[in-house]
Amino acid sequence: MSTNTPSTKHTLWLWPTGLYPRRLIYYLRAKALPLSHLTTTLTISSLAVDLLAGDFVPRPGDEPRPSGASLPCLRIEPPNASPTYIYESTAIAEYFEELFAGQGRGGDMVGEGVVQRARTRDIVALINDAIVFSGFHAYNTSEQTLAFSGMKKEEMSEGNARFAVMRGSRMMGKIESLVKEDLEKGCRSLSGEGQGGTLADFAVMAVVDYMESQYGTSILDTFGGCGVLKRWCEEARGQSWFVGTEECAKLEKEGFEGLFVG
Ligand SMILES: N[C@@H](CCC(=O)N[C@@H](CS)C(=O)NCC(=O)O)C(=O)O
Repeated sequence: MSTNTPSTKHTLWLWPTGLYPRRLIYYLRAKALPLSHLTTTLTISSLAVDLLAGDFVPRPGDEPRPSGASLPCLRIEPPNASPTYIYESTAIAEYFEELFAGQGRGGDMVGEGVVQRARTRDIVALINDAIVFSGFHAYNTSEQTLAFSGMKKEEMSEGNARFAVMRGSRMMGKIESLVKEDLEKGCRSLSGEGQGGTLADFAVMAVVDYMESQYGTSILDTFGGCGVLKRWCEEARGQSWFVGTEECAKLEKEGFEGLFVG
């Protein structure tokens, strides 16, 4: 794998109204990079779900997603070297943090200092696990998911749904107790003192907003006992990095200029 240079090209595939790509939408809004990046360093391809085709389709003129890649996906192309693909939302955001260090605004979005960075990674790992159980719960309770879950209606099971709630609630309960003290002290980030918007904030808010817009339910209600997180989510919707579902839908159709400045 080669190291990148100033002329390395990057292509990012996003489904803006989807779950995981939203993390990067919040990240880019928080980072507020100069618009010139969109024509030089970074090309962003927008995808939408086509229910008839049962696949993601690119906006006219945008490149289709790489075969088999989940979204988001990043391609890094150094000159005269073969490309490298990065497939995980958090790995992509951390790569951008290094690539764009000292540019835009917003400080280090993993966290300021070793403790906040460790806390961010703790919360991201927990919410990633909780999302798996939340998806498993939806596949076993919502017929809307039959279009893509790969399950048959008769395979949906109350027992599986109960199991998902039990496991998911444990994960969310851990996050709730990790963040309680810091939030009660007045920290703006779930990761505690330091940077105001971290990858942990983006990861939690992305699933809360996605589930509400897509299924009309909140992961915080499905798994229960998340009073502190609920209050934080209400306040976080007022933070400058937050991009609501309607604006995500606009980005999906019209492109990403609005996430950059200048
Ligand atoms: N762990 C991955 C999950 C990515 C993921 O599952 N993305 C969904 C869209 S939100 C997807 O692309 N699903 C369709 C597929 O995997 O083909 C991440 O953090 O990026």
